[in-house]
Amino acid sequence: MAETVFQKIIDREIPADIVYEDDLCLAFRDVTPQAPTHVLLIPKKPIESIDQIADEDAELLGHLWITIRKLANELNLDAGYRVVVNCGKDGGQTVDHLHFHLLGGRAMAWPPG
Ligand code: DGP
Repeated sequence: MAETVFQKIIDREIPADIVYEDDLCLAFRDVTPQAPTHVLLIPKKPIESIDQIADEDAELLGHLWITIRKLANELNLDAGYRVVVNCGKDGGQTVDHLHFHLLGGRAMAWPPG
């Protein structure tokens, strides 16, 4: 798997506005925010996309969701928020390292584009 820009952020090879980190994951502000709050949460394990999640990743995925809930609380997204995971070309995925978009601070439209 080619090294992605997110791996470079994990390795501190390029800068990012990091809002949370632990042994398993990293959260940082999206460089092209689509909402007043737009944070990306990524596992440190280099999983390419939803399609590459293995059975053994179940505990990690649970940790990521619990971290999203804590981040939303810390970022004061009391009125609600949206979590988006794009997968593959038609899903709009542009970086091949699994990531959760946490978007908030404005009302979201539905259906998404
Ligand atoms: P997706 O389209 O779901 O693969 O989203 C990738 C997101 O990653 C996109 O919203 C822009 C963001 N992004 C790409 N490169 C960088 C970067 O170097 N730094 C940061 N902070 N975000 C990036």
